[in-house]
Amino acid sequence: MLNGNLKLAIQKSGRLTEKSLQLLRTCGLDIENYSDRLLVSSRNFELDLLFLRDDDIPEYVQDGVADIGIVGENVVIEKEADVDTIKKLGYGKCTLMIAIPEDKNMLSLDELNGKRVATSYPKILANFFRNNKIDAKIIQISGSVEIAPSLGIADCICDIVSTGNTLKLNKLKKFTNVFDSEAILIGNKNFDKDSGKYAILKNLIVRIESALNAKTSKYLMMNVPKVALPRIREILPSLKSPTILPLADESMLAVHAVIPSDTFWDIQNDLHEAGASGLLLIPIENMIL
Ligand code: PRT
Ligand code: ZN
Repeated sequence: MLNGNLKLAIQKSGRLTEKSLQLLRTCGLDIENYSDRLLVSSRNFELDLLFLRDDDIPEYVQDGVADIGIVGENVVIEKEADVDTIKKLGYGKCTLMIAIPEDKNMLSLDELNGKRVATSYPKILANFFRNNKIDAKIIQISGSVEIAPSLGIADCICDIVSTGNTLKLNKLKKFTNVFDSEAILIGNKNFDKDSGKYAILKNLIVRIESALNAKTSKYLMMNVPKVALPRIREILPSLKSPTILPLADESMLAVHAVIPSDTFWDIQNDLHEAGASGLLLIPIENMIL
């Protein structure tokens, strides 16, 4: 479709699909239910979505079939795609790691020498072996890597782990991390910075940054005695200076602050002890810093 719209490739059906669509919707993009279509246009933004297998996304972006794409960093590195990394997106987090049978013990990386390691990520693994001067045999397998040791075709595996349940189910345990990954936004390297599409991309990036900032922050509101304000300010891990408002009771103030979401449960006790009351924690949908 040569309509001047920015073309974004995302995974058609898999672990990154729903979160990628959710991110775009938080960015204010109206995207219809795509069902089985390969290409969908946003109703209110100059963007076409291409739904592809994740393995194909780096190459499509490299070749300019899509202008940008959302895909796991593990796939981009494994495919050795020549693309720009525009932004880490904070979801789809996982670790490519080497795992060994539960009943085996290996203490140092040296012990990998001479071992057979099954993986779907032969290039990342070969690079890891090179960097660590390990001479091991890489057995390339396209799926169900975790059963390779029990089938006797490998001594250990190198695979993506997120919760660790698959390792446990297959009586394997973590040996060492190889690569930490998450979903990233990638872009074609030859983007014409004077083009209309580039302006659309810049606009989209501002929206994505706003959505990501908002996801990691919350809006905290509370009432505090005026005399406790200095102590409350010490406790608050506020992103910016808090907003302080007078209350009808002149000995009290209302304090509003944007805080990193994961800090609330660490500080709420200290806030209480310092005299804060009526704590309200509110989600933020978008935040432009
Ligand atoms: O069909 P298509 O080729 O598009 O999809 P796919 O099957 O190749 O990929 P998909 O949907 O499984 O994963 C897409 C991306 O999600 C990956 O490239 C990673 O960047 C990321 N991701 C995050 C994961 C996981 N978590 C994950 N747990 N990818 C795969 N897994 C698998 C892993 O291979 C293993 O089989 O889940 C199992 C381990 O999970 P735990 O939770 O038991 O540890
Ligand atoms: Zn795939």
